[in-house]
Amino acid sequence: MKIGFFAILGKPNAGKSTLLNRLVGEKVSIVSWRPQTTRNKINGIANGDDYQIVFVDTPGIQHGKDKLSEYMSESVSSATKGADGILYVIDGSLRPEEDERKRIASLSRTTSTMIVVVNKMDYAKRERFVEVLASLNDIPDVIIVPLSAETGDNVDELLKVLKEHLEEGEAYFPTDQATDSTLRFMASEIVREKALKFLQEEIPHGIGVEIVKYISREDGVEEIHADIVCEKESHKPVIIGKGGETLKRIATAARKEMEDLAGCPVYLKLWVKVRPNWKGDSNLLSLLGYDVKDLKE
Ligand SMILES: Nc1nc2c(ncn2[C@@H]2O[C@H](COP(=O)(O)OP(=O)(O)OP(=O)(O)O)[C@@H](O)[C@H]2O)c(=O)[nH]1
Ligand SMILES: [Mg+2]
Repeated sequence: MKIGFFAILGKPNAGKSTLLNRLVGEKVSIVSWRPQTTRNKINGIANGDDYQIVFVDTPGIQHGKDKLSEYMSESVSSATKGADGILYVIDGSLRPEEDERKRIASLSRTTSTMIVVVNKMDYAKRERFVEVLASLNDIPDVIIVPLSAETGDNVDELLKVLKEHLEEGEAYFPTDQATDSTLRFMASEIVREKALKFLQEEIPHGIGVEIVKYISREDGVEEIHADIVCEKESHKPVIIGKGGETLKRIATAARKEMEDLAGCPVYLKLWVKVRPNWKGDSNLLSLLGYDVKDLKE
């Protein structure tokens, strides 16, 4: 069997998680139009008859100063360290940036296979897309693949290129598995995704989700209790909404998606808790699933 590990890197909002889900054929990583959606390393597994490719989704490369940002940067470095190659995703609808070109060139010197995916082919203006492609032309040793993660256009070509860069080996994960994330982790991510979707402005970046109870009941229902943790007292009524409406929308959307995922009824109960400065508190970060120690295994 042919196998390989590829880290998916790129700036926030480039479409890394959308691409991961597309390659794997299932939703294993949450997506939103807001930058900095992904906070952890997330494994997605593409299984074929004679190959297994493990993709590691990472948080968008950024430079925050709090402990959560540190955790996110560490996730990017640790994903890169363990990988056989890098898939670097660029948003092809945005003006090319010299800094990013330099980052790609320097990353390509550290890895054996460097593939640059120019994404959002369906959406970018043609001239801009061509400009982005042209800006990458003279970087040595990179393979450039234009595609749309959203529509799936040209993703076959990417898979073809990937398969040419695999090595002989044993499957790393069971071949019917699309991710090694636990249902508990996925449940917290789904709640966060719906909060990103239904909340306005700056609040979404200040929230974390803690699963406080997760039990498989004897009547076949998964019972999940989760806290939406926010940074400010003033955020709490906004998350709850008038007459509890916003929280209800988040809960209903999250529950439906969890039921699809778990294949059984889900009883989901959400609370909102204020924890000022949780992003700077190692203990709270660890409770919310952002523990640097986990990355250093
Ligand atoms: N039109 C279009 N939109 C896309 C495409 N790929 C991703 N998007 C959208 O771009 C936004 C960001 O997508 P994500 O997959 O969350 O991006 P990301 O790189 O994982 O972002 P972070 O996790 O924040 O680093 C979402 O609104 C996606 O629906 C694409 O090929 N075409
Ligand atoms: Mg993401």
